[in-house]
Order: sequence, then C-alpha cells, then structure tokens
Amino acid sequence: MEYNFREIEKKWQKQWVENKTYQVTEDESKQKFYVLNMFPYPSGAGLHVGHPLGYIASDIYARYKRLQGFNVLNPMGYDAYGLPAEQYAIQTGQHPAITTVNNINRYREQLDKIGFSFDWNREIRTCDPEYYHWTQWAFQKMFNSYYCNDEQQARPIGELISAFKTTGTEGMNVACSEELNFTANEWKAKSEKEQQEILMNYRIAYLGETMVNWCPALGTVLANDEVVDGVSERGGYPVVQKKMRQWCLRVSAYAQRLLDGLDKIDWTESLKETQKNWIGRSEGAEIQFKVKDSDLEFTIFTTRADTMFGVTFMVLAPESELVVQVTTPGQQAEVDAYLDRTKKRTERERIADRSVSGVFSGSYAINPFTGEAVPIWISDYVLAGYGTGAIMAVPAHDSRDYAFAKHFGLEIRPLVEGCDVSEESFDAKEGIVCNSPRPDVTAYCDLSLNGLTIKEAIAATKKYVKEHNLGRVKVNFRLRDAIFSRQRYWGEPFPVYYKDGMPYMIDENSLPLELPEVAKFLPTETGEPPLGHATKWAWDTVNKCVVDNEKIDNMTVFPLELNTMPGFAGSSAYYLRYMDPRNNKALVDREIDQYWRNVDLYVGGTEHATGHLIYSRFWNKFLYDLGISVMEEPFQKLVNQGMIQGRSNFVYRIKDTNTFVSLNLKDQYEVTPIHVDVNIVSNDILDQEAFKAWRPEYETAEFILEDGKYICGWAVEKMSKSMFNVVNPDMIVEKYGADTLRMYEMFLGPVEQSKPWDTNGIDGVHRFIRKFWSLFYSRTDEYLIKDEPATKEELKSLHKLIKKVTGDIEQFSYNTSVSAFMICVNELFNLKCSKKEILEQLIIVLAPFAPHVCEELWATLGHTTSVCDAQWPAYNEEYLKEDTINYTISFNGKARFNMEFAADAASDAIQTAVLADERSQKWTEGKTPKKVIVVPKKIVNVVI
Ligand code: ANZ
Repeated sequence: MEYNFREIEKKWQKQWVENKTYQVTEDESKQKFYVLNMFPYPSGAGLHVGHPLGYIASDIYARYKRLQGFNVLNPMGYDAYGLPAEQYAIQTGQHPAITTVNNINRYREQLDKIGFSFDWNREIRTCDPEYYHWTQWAFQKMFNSYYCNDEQQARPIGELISAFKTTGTEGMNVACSEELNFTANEWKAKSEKEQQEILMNYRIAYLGETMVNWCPALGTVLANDEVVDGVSERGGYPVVQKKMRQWCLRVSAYAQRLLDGLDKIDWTESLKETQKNWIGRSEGAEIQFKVKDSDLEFTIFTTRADTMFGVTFMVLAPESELVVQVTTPGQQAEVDAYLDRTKKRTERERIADRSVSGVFSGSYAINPFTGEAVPIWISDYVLAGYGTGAIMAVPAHDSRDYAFAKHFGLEIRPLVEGCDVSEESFDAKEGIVCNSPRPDVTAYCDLSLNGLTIKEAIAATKKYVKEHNLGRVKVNFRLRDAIFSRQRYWGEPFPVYYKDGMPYMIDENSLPLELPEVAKFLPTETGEPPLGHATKWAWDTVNKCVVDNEKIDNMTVFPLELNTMPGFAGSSAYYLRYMDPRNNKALVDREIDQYWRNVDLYVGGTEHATGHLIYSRFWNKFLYDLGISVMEEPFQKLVNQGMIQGRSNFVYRIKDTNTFVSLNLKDQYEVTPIHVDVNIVSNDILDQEAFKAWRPEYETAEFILEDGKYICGWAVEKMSKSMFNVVNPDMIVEKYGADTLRMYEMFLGPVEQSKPWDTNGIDGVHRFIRKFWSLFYSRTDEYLIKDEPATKEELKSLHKLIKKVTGDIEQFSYNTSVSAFMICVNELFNLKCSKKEILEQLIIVLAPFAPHVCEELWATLGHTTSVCDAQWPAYNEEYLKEDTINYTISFNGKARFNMEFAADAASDAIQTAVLADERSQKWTEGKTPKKVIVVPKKIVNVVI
C-alpha cells in the first residue's frame, strides 16, 4: 500500500474530533502538565510557515508528556482585539468583529491541517464578552485595591479608607503616585470628590496625568514602539509628548516582586537579564538642593552620593514643574524655544540620542555639602519620569554630564586632583580611591571621604545625608506604571461611568459591559475616542443597564468611559481562563485552579520580553494577592522559538525600461532590484511567463538572460507579504502532508534559533517518512509485520533511538531527533526489520513528531485506542552495550584486514590472536614482528 498522506491525515483528523482524543478534564489520578503557546492575533494574511514553528515544538512536547502518563492541558485561542482589524474597518467600513471572525476561521482551518493536539473545547477569544467579563472584573479589582509596601501585597481599598479615617497618612507605607500627608480630621473634612481624588493616588488601577505619545492626526495615544523618529509608524504623522489623564496600572508597586520572582522560574538567562534591566533596580539617595535667593527647594536622585564634591551644575528635565519656577525673565525666551523643540521627542529617542542640547534657566542651586552656587540647566537627557526628574551633574565622573559640560563650557572638577578626565576614562575611574573634598574645594561639612573606595564613600555619604536631614536613602526602579487607555474602538470597554468628573465602577454583577456599536470607527469631530460616536452609551445606576445617551441626567444616569483597554489587557490572565473557560461565576474555579496551577511550559517569541511577559506576571501576582491564582508565577518554564525568515528573490530592472537583467549581468547596467514572488521562482530561476502574468506592468517585460535563464538574486529577510517571500503551510501540507511539514520545521534547526525557510530540503524529510512506511508495507502492497523476536542489532538500533529522542525532547533539540529517526529507519531498513516488537515502539517514539502516519500504522498493528495513549518506552542500557569491537589490523601502519574481538578482550589475547591469524602470515612474510601495538577498541598495528 502506498503512503497516501492525504487520505491518512484527513482520516485521523476526523477521528480525533469524533473520539474527542484531545479533550482533557481534571484527573486527580494523574499528574498534570500544562503546555501553552502565546496565542495568535488572527491577521488577515493567515498563517505562514513561520507561525506554526512554536506550536509544533510545543505540540511535540505535549504529546510526549501525555505518552509519559501526564494529564496534559494544551489549549489554543485568539488574541482577537487589535489595531489591524480596526484600521481595516476605518478604510473599508467593514466591522472589525466580522473581519476578526473571518480571520479566525481561516486560522482555524490552517491550524487544523497541521494535526495539533489542542483541546479546542477550551478555545477563548479576547473579544468575546464571556471572556472580557473577567478582564473587566480584574480591572475593577485593581481599582478597588491599593498596594501595601509593608505586607508586599495588594489590599482592599476599604482598609486604606478606614486607616485614613482613624490615623490619616501617619506611619503609612503604601505605593502611591505622590506622597501625601494629612490627618484623620483633614480626611474627614474633605468632600466626596476630594476623597476620590486622593484615593486615585493609591489605587492599583488609577486615572493619572502622564506623558504620552500623542498623535493628533490619528487622534490617539501611541505606544513607544509605534513611534519612529518622532512620527507615527503608520502614516508618518507627527507625534508630540503630551500630558493626558489616562488609566494606568501601578505595575511599579510590584517591581521588587517581579525582580525576585525571576529567581524562581526556568527562563533563559538572557530573557531574565532583559527583564532585570527593564525593571532596573537602582539603589541611591535623594538629596535636597535649595535654589539660591529663593525659598524653593528641589530633590535630585543619585546613585553616586559620593560625588557631591564634584557637582558643578544641576539639570532639570524639560517637563519638570520646577522649570517654570526657576526660569528667570532674562532666560524666558530661550527656555521657551528649547521646550518647544524638545516636546516633539519621545523618551526613547531621548535615551538613544547622545547629541547634546540644553538651556540655562538663569537660576543657581546651593550644594548643601560645599555651600557653593551652581547653575541650573534644563536638558532633555534628564528624563521626567525617572527618579525625581532632576539631577546633580558631576561631569568628571559621568559621561553624559561630561559631554554636556564640554559642549557648554561648564566646569569639570575631578574628585581626585589631577586625575585624567576624558570621555574614555570613565570606566577606569570606577576603581579609584577617593580624595575628597579636595583641598581646593571648601567644604561646608565635616565629611571626609579620603582613602575610601567608591562603595565605602557612597555608604558614608548616604549615612551623612540621613543624619543631617539632607535627604534620604532611596531605591528607584526604572519600571513604569503601564498606561492602560487607548483611544480606540476595537478593545475592551472600561466598566466605568463618570459622576462629577470622577470615575465609578459599574456593579460587578452587571459585567460584562459590552462594546457598543458605533457609526464610525474614527475619533469624533470634538476629538473624543471612537466610542464618542455611540448613541447608547450611558449607565443607568438604578436599572443597572446601558441606556441611550439622551437619558444622561447626572443624577442616576451617567456617561460611560470612552477609552478602551490596550492589547495586553486580554492576554494578561488568559492562561487561567483556559483552565475553566466556560465558568460564568468566576474567572476560574478554585479547585480547578488548584489542579492545573500554572503553565509548565510556555512557548512564544522574544518580542514579548518586556511587554506581555511583564504585564502578565504583574497581573498574575495581583490575582495571587487576591487569592485567585494559586501560583505567584504564571509561566514556570519558557522557551522562545526563533523566527523563520523568508528567502526573498529579486529581479533587476534597467532604469527607465521594462527590461530585466539576470543577476550576474546586472553590474553592466544601472538597475533597481525589485522583489519578486518566490512562488514563481524555482531554485533562483525565474519563470518568465509567470512573471509576465504576475502583474499588468510586467506583461511586456523583456529579459536579458545568462545561459538562456533568468537568475534571480536573493536575500534573507523577514517573512512578509510585502517582500513576496511568504510560504504558506497549506501549500506544503497539500504537496507533502502535515507530518512532513511538522518534521521539516523541526529539522530546519534548533527551535530557539532564527533561520531562513528553504523549501529545497523538504524532499529528504518526506522520503524519510516514506521509508518508515516501507518498513510496514512492501512495494507490492504486502503487509510485512511479523511477530518474531528481535535481533540484538535491531534492539540496539531502537534503543539508541529511544535514548537519543528522550534526551533531545527534554532539551527541545528536535532537529537532532529528526536526524536520529532517519538513522534508525535506515538501519532497520538495511536489516530488513519488520518485527512488531521493534516497530511498535518506533511508532510511539515518532508519534509526537508525525502523529497521523503513526496513528495509521498503530491501528494496522491491531490497536483500537489512539497511539496518544500508548506508553513512552524506556530504553534499556543493556542493548546499547557493544559486545564485540571491530579492530582494524595494520602492518607497518597500513590497514590490511579487520577482526572482531569481545569488547572486554585483553590486549595480550588480541595480540596472540592477530599473530595466529592466517592472513597475518602474508604480511609478516614469516618474520618475527618487532613490536605489536594494541590501541584498545580501535586498531592493532604490527611493526615488522
Ligand atoms: C550624580 C552622578 C555622578 C551620577 C556620577 C552618576 C555618576 P541609574 O543607575 O540608572 O539609576 N539620573 C538620575 N535621575 C535621572 C533622570 N531622571 N534622567 C537621567 N539621568 C538621571 O542612574 C542614576 C544616575 O543617573 C544618577 O546618579 C544621576 O546621575 C542620573 F559619577 O548622580 B548620578
């Protein structure tokens, strides 16, 4: 019987559905294993061969774990809210819900063809009200919580209110936007609105004034990665920095726990390092400086308190509130001009750009250690959102301060007299021993740092600062609170209405609050987000339902929030929902959660290192504080799959003509390279007719050929529609089958590595599966399987494979497993092995990789249950032992013949046997050998 993959794959995909093979329920008798892929955003372009790479890798692992007896949860769903569907809606009027469903259906069709073991019963879609019910619910919980620094956990906001009533802010250690001080009586005297405003300062989900990237033309806030060179990535519209009132999540409160948690999880060191840097813990001090001839005082943050004697100027971030206060009338015009220029730059650009710019404010600050007056400058290398937005500049010991001082001719004063100060020497100075204050710098204070190392000097200065009330020791984190509002349509609505300008949560029992219909997906004429177009978007607090806007009376009916939530809202706790996806009473049932706990293996791209993987850890820690999630860390082990890049092809058009010149002749002309669809190129040779038919403008194309062919150029690039290098998995499945696609994707190289797709190698993998098939069926359709005992060699080949593949899967080294399968099948083929005892086990080991063909052959062996429920074989070291060794016998260094010896044969015995062998007579020519060298397990050399 022929290997008919089309029939086999269709048959088994149908059977799996009918037999509910991949449906899983909690089973206390088995140990759980939770495998999860980062769920896809269903884009209009469908899947290309790069997308399933991670899914295949995790599917192999899921199937392997199941074969080992685990109860495996392997769910899949869709991150279904997002910009592309909305942009498409703006352009075409097509409702994003329709586009999204169409795209999801297409994804599903493509995924189904690849034979994944997903439990589709548990599918979730983030845009489904049943699902975002719990996103909204979590948001409400965050609104109603604050973070207690002493207990290091989220607590109900009611506890904070009680504390305010009894003791005010006295002795309070809680996370906040701004430190406030008031007494119980002051609290009680405040109006409801004032109290609500104060509470905003503490809520974990809060409305806050923050700097955002505002794109007036698009009418929305953009994320940092959506802004390039000061303009929007889409459309190229100008983006400015603007202070806006936005929903924020107090992720920063969890900074220390996010850092500590990294020690408890099995992620790559590089990813942990990225997160550590992103969280950016920094131990330092806040020190107060007075403004000369004024009552003003301001605080700076420094990690190098020891450099107080080297301060020669101060710098404020342009956004700092102090700027207005310290700017003197004489400097006003210059300062205004500078602020205007710098407003256009995003924070990211400011960090990346090392060019120097700034302006003098006209005022001076007093160094509390020396009494000296130093000028206060304004420059955008100081960031508003970090530390206090103000610094003391020590140009002799900090490279950015140095560049600034050089540029504006400011004093550079090394702490150690005479020490070399140049841009290159900053690192070297880390090791210096202090000598400060320098004799030529008058000290106000009695602190001497002479002879101390930097570390000691920092500690001594901090102690001094504390004792003299000049500031305090402070730990800063680079991690910012997450901005949680988007001026978009296609996202989760906030379950929030506004009363007297303050937000209130709709009743928890009224959730979900469903996304309303709008006539247009654009911002309104008055600049409100798209939900401003909704005519039925008001909350009736009596009847607890959405009503027409006309009914708004601000007594019992109030306007609803017009912003929607960002992309990461729906993906932050989705792993919990898969455990119990249809529960309409809770995000997840406690007992079910107790069973599945957290994700054992999470597979996805590194691009989420500082986005999703920080937000979801934060979100989960919050749910953990609430007693909802059982584990503090959501993803125990993480594997990042590499990208599959495309291999693009080019044709070369001669300038101002419609003539295309072949690759190796192109240098003789002035040409423009043009991407050409890889599907009309084969082994870099262009199908000229297909090219002419490809696009109308090429209909009349002419070619300058070499050796009668048009050879295309090529390059490895991102796989993308715009580069015409997309390879569609459907096409591969159609031509070779899903099992070949799965194995080939794994064969391309290590899962974690990025690599170009190259269809050329796929034949080899396909031939391997055919050869495997031919161990069962002869060319003449004879079923070969026999119930005979296996030989030692057959057992050895099989057990070598089991050992290798078991080890490889644990290491995610699937490419080497595929090679091992090829070797084993070749060996068995050469041994003409058709023993059931051997092949049955081979099927089980191959099943995670090529599930369809293995199910088919498993059934032919007489099994009536799925191969998924077989038992992973253990390898037996006994079979792997070499019992005889093949020695090469040489005479005067020339190999002449071979002899077999027992693996444990002694050298003496080998020597005797060699010399006694008849064949040796010929080469020794009757002489007595001078020496016989036996290299154990390899070679014998007879020296004559
Ligand atoms: C004086 C000094 C002397 C500093 C010296 C460094 C070296 P990390 O480790 O990242 O926390 N700084 C403080 N706030 C800043 C802001 N908002 N924007 C830009 N720079 C800021 O770095 C802390 C150091 O970065 C602080 O210590 C401050 O410069 C600067 F030899 O103070 B340092």
